[in-house]
Amino acid sequence: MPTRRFNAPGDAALDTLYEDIAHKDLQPLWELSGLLTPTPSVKAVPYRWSGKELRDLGERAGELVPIDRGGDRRVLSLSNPGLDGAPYATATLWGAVQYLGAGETAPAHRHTPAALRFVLEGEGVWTLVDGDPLHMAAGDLILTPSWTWHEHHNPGDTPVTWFDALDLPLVEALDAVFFEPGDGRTAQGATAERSASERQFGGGPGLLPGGASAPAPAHSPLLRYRWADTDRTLAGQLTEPSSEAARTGHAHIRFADPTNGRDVLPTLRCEMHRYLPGHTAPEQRHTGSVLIAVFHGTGVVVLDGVRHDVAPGDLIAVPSWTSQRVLADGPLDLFTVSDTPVLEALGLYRTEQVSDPIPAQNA
Ligand code: GTQ
Ligand code: FE2
Repeated sequence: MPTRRFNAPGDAALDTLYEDIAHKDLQPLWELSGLLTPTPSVKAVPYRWSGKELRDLGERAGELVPIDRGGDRRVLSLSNPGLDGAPYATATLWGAVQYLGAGETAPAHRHTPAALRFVLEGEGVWTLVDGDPLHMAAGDLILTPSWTWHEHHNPGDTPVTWFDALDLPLVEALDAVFFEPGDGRTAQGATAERSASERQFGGGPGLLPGGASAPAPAHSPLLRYRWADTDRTLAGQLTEPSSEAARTGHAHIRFADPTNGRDVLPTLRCEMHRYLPGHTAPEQRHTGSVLIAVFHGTGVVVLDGVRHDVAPGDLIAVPSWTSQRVLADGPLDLFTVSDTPVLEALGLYRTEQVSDPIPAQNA
């Protein structure tokens, strides 16, 4: 926070000037510090939430807190200890676990903050996006773009937990949050093996609908990215001898709009990383913040030099300009979501290599 510095005592005219300035709701820049810092002054701290604890607390909420009609979500939001009690994982990103019990339905609504889901385990939930039923199974990425209607249905007999990410803090900072509840009616025909979005845009690599192209929406028209496709792509990179992934032991993909290669949502970038033991990805930092969801494997995520042991289901906040390196015990699959498209669009994306890309050694 800017602070007012001491000015020389006994100068009555100057004192009066400062009083008059304050009285008119003005502040003299020459008395302010902490605004234009040499590097970002980041309030959020690097932090890890345990998957085991998230699962346990979600289950207990499932038993004790029923979902009411009217837009309720059984969601535990990640509240970064550096953010003064705000329910935000970083300055720009909302992260949460959502728990939907057997037979439950979370009713329809829409909002301007964009959302996505990454399923950590289980299957058998359908999220309807503008009425299109998208099946959610472990490892799948499901998009709920800005202002699309969505509701979640669990017609099966087992509860399902997934990771939610939204650009809510960013949209809130821009004073652009709008919300509208649905009419309370539950959609019929709420399941399908393959969504309409996948039937049109998920036919296969490079296969897009022909004919006149409609005006492109600001988000990917493909709303579900299946784990089988993600997994095959990562494995393909690692088994192709000429690839960078094979050389470094670090495969990674960016989930993209199939029609133009852009990020899946205008504000959010999604990636999947597979690190092998002894990989050579360097320690790096960049502007903008990231949330990591650990999908498979164990290892260590080192954030600003502090080691965090990670296991499946763990969620990790990586605030802006935090140095990061990953050490894998075996193949370690990490899903990440970041605000990078925003930083890039505004010319604010910066990255820096913090140390040499020596092979990572697990202590
Ligand atoms: O599933 O619609 O974690 O509206 C936060 C807000 C999930 C949802 C969240 C939401 C949702
Ligand atoms: Fe929502």
